[in-house]
Amino acid sequence: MTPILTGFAQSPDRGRGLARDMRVRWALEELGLPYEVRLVSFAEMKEPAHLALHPFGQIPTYQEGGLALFESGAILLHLAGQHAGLLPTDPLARARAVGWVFAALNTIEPPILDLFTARVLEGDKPWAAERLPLVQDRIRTRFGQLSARLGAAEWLEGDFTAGDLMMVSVLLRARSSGLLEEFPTLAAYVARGEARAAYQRAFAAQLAVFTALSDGS
Ligand code: GTB
Repeated sequence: MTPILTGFAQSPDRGRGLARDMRVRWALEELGLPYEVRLVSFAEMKEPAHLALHPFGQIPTYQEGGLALFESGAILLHLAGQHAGLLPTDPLARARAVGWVFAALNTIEPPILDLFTARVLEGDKPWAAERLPLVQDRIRTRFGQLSARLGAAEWLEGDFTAGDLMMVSVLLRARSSGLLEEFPTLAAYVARGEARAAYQRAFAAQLAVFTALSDGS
């Protein structure tokens, strides 16, 4: 059975590849695995059938045989654990690569999401203007630390791993803020990720969903 991933029928990112199905699409493309994408509306995500797959009523979900998974990090680690190509075989190098997946999700992504909250969800609050620079500086601190660790290396742990896939995916979410460009090392790292053929295929596939929607096709 071909694995099935869920994605937004109408992504609010308008095809910019920022929704979290993109990181799973990218992993599947890196691994050369066939997959189908089932598109769901916001309403469908909150219905019992989808809630049975995802308790929080979100995308992405991933179904493969008897397995139903949610959480993009769990899906990525499942795929990388089952198929060669995204995790080193050496156990110590593998552990370090897994560590970067967690760093992306637990250390880098939260302040980036805070910026979205501060700007969009709480932008009209009387304290929003005061809070914004604090949130931006927390991102700058993490970006500076990550940039120092990456240094002149191409990827975080030698060859490209699931850790890079998740880190680049998370950093992309900050690009529209302009903060990424303050760290040329990270901007170049993200560009290297985007230049990968697997990324390009995944990006084109999710963009086609948005294009078909705007064409009315
Ligand atoms: N921790 C979960 C994971 O990593 O899988 C988070 C999943 C999640 O946040 N899913 C979002 C969702 O389904 C889509 S990606 N939201 C619908 C809901 O909660 O009702 C988040 C997202 C949304 C929009 C943009 N954008 O417009 O740029 C980017 C990312």
